[in-house]
Amino acid sequence: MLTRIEAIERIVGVLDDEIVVCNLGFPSRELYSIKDSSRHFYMLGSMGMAPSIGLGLALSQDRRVVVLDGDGSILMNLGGLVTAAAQAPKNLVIVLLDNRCYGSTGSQCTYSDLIDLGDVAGSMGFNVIRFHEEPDFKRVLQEDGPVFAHVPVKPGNADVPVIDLSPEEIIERFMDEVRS
Ligand SMILES: Cc1ncc(C[n+]2csc(CCOP(=O)(O)OP(=O)(O)O)c2C)c(N)n1
Ligand SMILES: [Mg+2]
Repeated sequence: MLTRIEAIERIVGVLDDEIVVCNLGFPSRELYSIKDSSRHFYMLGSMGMAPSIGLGLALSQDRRVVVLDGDGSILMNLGGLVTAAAQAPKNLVIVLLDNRCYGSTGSQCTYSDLIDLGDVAGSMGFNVIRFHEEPDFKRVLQEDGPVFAHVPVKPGNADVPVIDLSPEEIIERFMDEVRS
C-alpha cells in the first residue's frame, strides 16, 4: 500500500491542465511540497468542503476538476457528495485517499473502517474505481465523471513544511487561473 504522499506524487505525475482542489492539512502540505501550481486550491480549515468546491468549479467551466479528499473529511459532509452525484458533472473526479483515520491530527480512527466509502459513493451514482496496490491514475482521468476513485493509503504524514502562501495568495492566483 502506498503512503498518502506517494499516491499524491503519482497523481501529480499524470496531471496536465486539470484543476486540483486538495483536502486541508497534510494532504495539501504534501501536494505543495511535491509541486506548487496556480491550478491548485489548497483548502484551509474546513473539512468536508473540497467536493462541494470541486462541484461548483466543474459546473462552471469545462476543465477537469480533481478533488483530493480524505475519509474523515468525506464523512463530515456526505451530503456534499450526494449533491455532486445528483448534479453529475462529467468533468468531476474525486480521489479519496483513505487512510481510515484523521491522519493530519494524530491518526484517530474514522468510521471508514466500518463502512466501504466506495460502496457509499457507488450507491449515490458515482462511477467508482477501486484500487488496492498500484493505482492507475491515468485511467481515472480518462473515465467519464463523476468519478470516485477509492485509494487506500497507509496512515502517517510526510515530514513536509507548512504552506508559505497566505489564504489571499492561494485564492487570488487560483481564481485568476480558473477565469483564464
Ligand atoms: C470541522 C473540523 N473539525 C476538525 C478539524 C481538525 N482537523 C483538521 S484536518 C483533520 C483530519 C482530516 O482527516 P482526513 O480528511 O481523513 O484527511 P487525512 O489527514 O487523514 O489525510 C482534522 C480532524 C477541522 N479542521 N475542521
Ligand atoms: Mg484520513
